[in-house]
Amino acid sequence: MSNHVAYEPLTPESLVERLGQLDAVTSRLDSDHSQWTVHEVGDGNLNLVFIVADTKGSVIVKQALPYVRLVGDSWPLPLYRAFFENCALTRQALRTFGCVPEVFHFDDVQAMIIMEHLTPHVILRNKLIKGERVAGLGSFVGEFCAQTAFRGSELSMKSGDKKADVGVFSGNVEIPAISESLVFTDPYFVAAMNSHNSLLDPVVTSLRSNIELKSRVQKMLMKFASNTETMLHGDLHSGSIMSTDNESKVIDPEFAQYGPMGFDLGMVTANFLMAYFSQPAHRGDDLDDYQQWILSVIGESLQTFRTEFRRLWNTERTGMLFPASLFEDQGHDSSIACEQLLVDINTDAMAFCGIEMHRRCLSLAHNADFEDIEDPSIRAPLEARNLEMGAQLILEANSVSNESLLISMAENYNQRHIL
Ligand code: SR1
Ligand code: MG
Repeated sequence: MSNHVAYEPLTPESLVERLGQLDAVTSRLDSDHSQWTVHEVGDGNLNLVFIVADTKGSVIVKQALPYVRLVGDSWPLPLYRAFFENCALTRQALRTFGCVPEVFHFDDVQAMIIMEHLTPHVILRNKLIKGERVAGLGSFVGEFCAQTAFRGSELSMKSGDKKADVGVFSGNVEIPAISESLVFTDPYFVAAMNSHNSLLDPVVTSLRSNIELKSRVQKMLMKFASNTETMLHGDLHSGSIMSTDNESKVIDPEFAQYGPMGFDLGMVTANFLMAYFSQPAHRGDDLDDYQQWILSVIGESLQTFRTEFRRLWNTERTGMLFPASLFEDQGHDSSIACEQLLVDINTDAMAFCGIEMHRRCLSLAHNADFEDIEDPSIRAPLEARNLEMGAQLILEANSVSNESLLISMAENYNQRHIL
């Protein structure tokens, strides 16, 4: 497919004809196109995703649509977002060594990325709903968040390189605008695209009347929109992780933007907590064991984040910030500065975590952990625990200073009868 052909959404029927000569595809599949199978498997909110396969191999073809797939063409969305997703994938590949799918080809005009097909990996959220475990998940998540946070910041990057990259990503306006409204604003008033389980009305009314809560969330939005500490994944949840029983990869960084270092860690923690709170509706006898396992993943990811961040601080602090010339070269220990930064990151992460816990029950784009619970009367008390804990995290983010406190808080809410 050449850059001279105007953008056209692919179909399973047109794909072979249009991509059949592309090296990125042909070098990985059989030369006999008649043997190729094409399946559209996109279950996300925005794009087309195809698996193209034959007996020799397979690739993923991801193409942006000019509108939000979840809503339809009444909500247009620029195709150029694929450019930023490709930028994010290639940067993450350099910063995390094998944690993201390899990009084989990018076509700007077709808004299309051809990349590694992760197989037999499946979407982590589905595994969590089924009660499956993934060995090493917590340390994978913690390392991914620490490496991307550190290596994408001026703790590691040269000031000019980082500023230039902030400039590149500043061209991506519509995608951050989605998060600005759907994540930070819509949950806290009766916005057009919102929906929630009506049995939650008393809890929702109380959240929406809490001026202190809304103000704290808007302060976090201010940080999210104006603090360019590092390049974020921007939408790190259990649907953006693909796993086998012992290996995980992060996918789908199309919400990448520059933002505060605690954002991804907070978002992913929220999604683990929502998996935790939803489990009573999904599990039988193994409920306690499985919930404990999810909490252990949360604990391990937060702990690993700090360990990996400290390691990078001591071995890769080559950027403009906290230079060795100011600390080690003067015979001064910089570890206090590192620990203070980790405290700030954790405080931000806890507040972002609470906000994500709210938006997935109140705004557009709920998550399957709760939505798959068909009976609203079973779902509501579980969602209520999640909403109430989210509020406490936002209001008391700085006092949830370690994973033990977070885990105890979750265990406490898990016993509550709110509705
Ligand atoms: C209109 S997009 C809705 C949500 O889907 C994406 O995965 C992001 O989470 C976004 O907020
Ligand atoms: Mg996504």
